[in-house]
Amino acid sequence: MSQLTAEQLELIKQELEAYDSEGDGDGTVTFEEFTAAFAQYVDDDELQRIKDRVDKNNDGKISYQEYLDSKS
Ligand SMILES: [Ca+2]
Ligand SMILES: [Ca+2]
Repeated sequence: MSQLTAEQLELIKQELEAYDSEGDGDGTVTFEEFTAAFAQYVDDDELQRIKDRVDKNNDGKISYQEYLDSKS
């Protein structure tokens, strides 16, 4: 999936904002916020794999761009 439609981009943005709003709503999603959103669906090992894959610059946060990159 390399070409995303405007509609898909908007959905991705809404997803990320939803994770952020679980936490402090500062516009970035920390790993803690991400964990809070996903812990009921996946186990710790899977969470760690997702984090390693998505958090490219290893700052412990998932930016919109990093999240977007993980989807494309
Ligand atoms: Ca946040
Ligand atoms: Ca990051």
